[in-house]
Order: sequence, then structure tokens, then C-alpha cells
Amino acid sequence: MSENALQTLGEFIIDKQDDFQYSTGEFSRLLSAIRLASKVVNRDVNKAGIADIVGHAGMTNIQGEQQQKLDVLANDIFITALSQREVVCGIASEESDDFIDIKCGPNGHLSKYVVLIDPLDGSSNIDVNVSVGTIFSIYRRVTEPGTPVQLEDFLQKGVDQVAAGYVVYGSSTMIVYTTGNGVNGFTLDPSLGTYYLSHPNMRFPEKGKIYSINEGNYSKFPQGVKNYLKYCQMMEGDRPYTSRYIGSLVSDFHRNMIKGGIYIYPSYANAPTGKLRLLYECNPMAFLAEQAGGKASDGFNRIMELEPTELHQRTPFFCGNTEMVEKAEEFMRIDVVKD
Ligand code: AHM
Ligand code: MG
Repeated sequence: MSENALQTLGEFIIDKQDDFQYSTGEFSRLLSAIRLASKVVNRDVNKAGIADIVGHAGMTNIQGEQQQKLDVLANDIFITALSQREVVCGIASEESDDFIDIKCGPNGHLSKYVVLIDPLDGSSNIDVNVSVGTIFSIYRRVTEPGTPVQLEDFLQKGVDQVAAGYVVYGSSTMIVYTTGNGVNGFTLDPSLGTYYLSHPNMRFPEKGKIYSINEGNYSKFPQGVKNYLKYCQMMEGDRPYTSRYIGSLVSDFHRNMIKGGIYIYPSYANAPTGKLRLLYECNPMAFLAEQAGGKASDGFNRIMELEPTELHQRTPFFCGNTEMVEKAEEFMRIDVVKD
């Protein structure tokens, strides 16, 4: 099929605008700002090897982790694109300590949307030329429009998301998102700078055979996770499963959604809530997973129903094919009963 016959992301956004009741085009403009920022980050990620932007920025973020230069750059790019285009009234970023209030429009704060973003997830992979990603999550504010945003606008449950998605800066660059009507994926043609609809209505295959977890932490895992891993490795039926772990959530999730698999970042001995952040990483991925026929859990509860209490809250994360996540949950429950 020629590129002329393919639908672009811009056309798709406009086509779907009417899915939103009383749509004013504000949400479409917000998605367009994310699309634009992703192209700028893509350009910078691609030239990371030649420009002097690889390596640490010398700062630590709120989690106490060292920030890579590209983390800082990606954070700036998304915040600038979203705030200057006046499409959101607030932004919370994994890389910033606190949320940002955005006074947009002639009367200030007129947008009804807030965005939570992990601007460059998996950034420890940049130095070695491995795929990284951007994750975003969009909510309607809950406080009065026209006033400064408050913490409660960001501390919403995953079930209240209006849209969520990711950009994977991989062998090709893709943007994948949902507004609650399935998941669609768009691939960037770098020569034209245009995203085309390449993966309409993405779904997890019925059966999955891949498990993705950092097995180096095995000795620190809860017994339920250890038992589930043994189950994955057992020679029986369609098992053993295949182990694949990139260490970039976006890339691991993307592969598992296409090929069928489960991603796990559990709690471990000295980290009872695991590593991943509920608001910036787990909720958006959970929304995508459910919209693609999969499931996301903290081992016991649905991720999107967890009550957030702080911006940088962490949670254990089990996400992927429904059947696989439910099996893992079964092992987690057995472990609790034994205790
Ligand atoms: P980051 O937001 O600091 O990049 O951390 C999140 C990343 C995920 O993309 C990835 O799945 C995980 O951390 C890898 O962690 P580990 O190296 O502990 O396996
Ligand atoms: Mg991250």
C-alpha cells in the first residue's frame, strides 16, 4: 500500500474527535502536542551517539536515581510542547518533584486536562543503544476549571484515565495509544516525519509464551513469584515459556502485546512496593493492556482501581495476557494463604 493510502495519526485524531461528547477539539490538540514532542525527542534519541547528550546530567531525580541528560531533555521537550500550546492545565512528570500548574488561555487555567508523563522510560538503556520510551496518561481535572490545579487532579485512579499511551523509540519509532476504544499503533516514517496507522486495533494474542522479569533479583522475590517462575520454566504442555527482558518497560510491554507474554516487576526484599510508579508507568500501561484484551494487577488487585495517595507512589506490577496474569495471581494468593 502506498503512503498516500495510509491514514496518518493527524487524520486519525480528527476522525475520532467525535468519540468525545461535546468535543471542542481541545483533546485533539493535546494529542497533537504529544505527537509533536515525540518527534523532537525521537530526533534527539537518534542522534544521542553523536551529540554530546549521552551520559549523566549530574542531577538526581525525586526517586534518588541519577538522571541521564536525555531524561532532562525529554522532560523539557514534553513540558514545553504541552504548556506552550495551552492544551493542559497541569503536568506531573516522573522527572520532577512536584506537579506544574499551567496558566493557559486569556483567562488562565481554561484547559480541562492534566497529563502525567514518564518522558524517557528505561533511560539507563540509552548509552548502549537499546530502545527507550515515553509513557503518558491523561485525565480530566476534578477541581474547578479556571483555578490553579491541585494535587487531587493528579491523584486519580487509573479507571478515570481519558487516554494513555506510549512512544517506543526502537528500530522504528511508534506511538501507541488508547482513548478507551481499543489500542492503535502508528509508525513514524522518518523521511516524512509523519506517523501512519500501522497497527490498528492491537490485541494480545489469546495465548502468551513469554515472561519478562529481572531474574537477577530472584532471591529477593516473594515466594509466589518464585513459584510462578518455576511454573513458567516447567516442561509441561506449551511450557517452558521463553524469557525475554529488555529492561525498558515500554519495549517489553510492546513486544509482549504483539507476541503474547507477561511483564512482572514484583515487590522484593528491600522494596515492598517494587520499583515502578503507579501514576506514570503502571496506570497507563494497565489501561492499554486492558484495552488490548490483557490484564494488569499488583499481584492481588486490579492496578487501575488502586487509590493513589502520592505522586511518585510505586506498586508491584504484573501485566500482560489475561491468562498469564491470572495464573501469576493464583501463585501469589497461594503464597499468602500459606503465610
Ligand atoms: P526508569 O523510569 O528509571 O527508567 O525505570 C523504569 C525501568 C523500566 O522501564 C524497566 O522495566 C525497569 O525500570 C528495569 O528495572 P531493572 O533494571 O531493575 O530491571
Ligand atoms: Mg520510568
